[in-house]
Amino acid sequence: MPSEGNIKSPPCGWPGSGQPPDAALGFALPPDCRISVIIPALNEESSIGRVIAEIPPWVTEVIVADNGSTDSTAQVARAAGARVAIAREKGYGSACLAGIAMAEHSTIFVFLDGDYSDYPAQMGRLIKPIADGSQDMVLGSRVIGQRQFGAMLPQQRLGGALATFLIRLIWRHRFTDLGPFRAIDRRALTHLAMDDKNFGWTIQMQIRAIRAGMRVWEVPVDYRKRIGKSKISGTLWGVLRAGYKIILTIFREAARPSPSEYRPDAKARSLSE
Ligand SMILES: Nc1nc2c(ncn2[C@@H]2O[C@H](COP(=O)(O)OP(=O)(O)OP(=O)(O)O)[C@@H](O)[C@H]2O)c(=O)[nH]1
Ligand SMILES: [Mg+2]
Repeated sequence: MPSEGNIKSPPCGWPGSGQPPDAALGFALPPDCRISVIIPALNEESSIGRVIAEIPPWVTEVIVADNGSTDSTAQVARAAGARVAIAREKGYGSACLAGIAMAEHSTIFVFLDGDYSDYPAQMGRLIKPIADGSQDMVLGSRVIGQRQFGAMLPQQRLGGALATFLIRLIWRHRFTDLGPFRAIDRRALTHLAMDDKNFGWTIQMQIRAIRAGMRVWEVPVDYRKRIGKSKISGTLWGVLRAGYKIILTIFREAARPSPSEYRPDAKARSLSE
């Protein structure tokens, strides 16, 4: 069971900067829209507070998904106002699943990393196409966004290019990135029946979404150098494990029967400015 942080029920509006709920958004969120931000984090005590502080005030709740941090990540996250989900199993995907299980009331999920490399303030561009009902999933692409020098290591770019090339070859869909910063409608996410427990998580979500015929969109997001110690791309062992898992996930998904077609019941609506 995931454990709760200091917020017992989803608050109405993220207590960020004290601005009106959607001041920085540029459009009014539909009244039934509840946004949960899920941040997988493993030993990110030096960055997690800064990530949470930059999350826009119109977000409903922030859930930090931890599974085995030996530092004060959970305490720092709670002090910054987030709930903390503790997954029993290790791994990035397990953490995301624990966060999803805790976000019982949300209508839109946003995922981003806890190392301060994504820009939480850019979240609005991921949310809008989902809130207006025109897309089911929106991916933040670092490849079409601005990257700080050294933020994306050559092995990350090469791995991403190879994986997206294989997806294009097999499923004829052109992604530019497998980036962690993304948003998805709750019904779409449920339809995907996500079950990858570690580094296959992001690519599994992308492959299943296109195979189910979901409306998937990419928007540019910027990327900066992480704070703290890398778990994946900054170590040889991490790169080998993640690379192997990503390629394995592509072939595993290809061997599975296609998921049933997803039919969103939401109609596109125009959002007032
Ligand atoms: N809960 C949890 N989080 C994890 C796990 N592995 C990685 N993370 C988190 O997932 C995010 C991505 O991991 P990173 O170490 O930044 O990996 P990366 O982005 O490929 O590599 P960098 O270039 O070092 O940023 C970070 O917020 C990590 O703390 C895990 O096993 N459990
Ligand atoms: Mg990172």
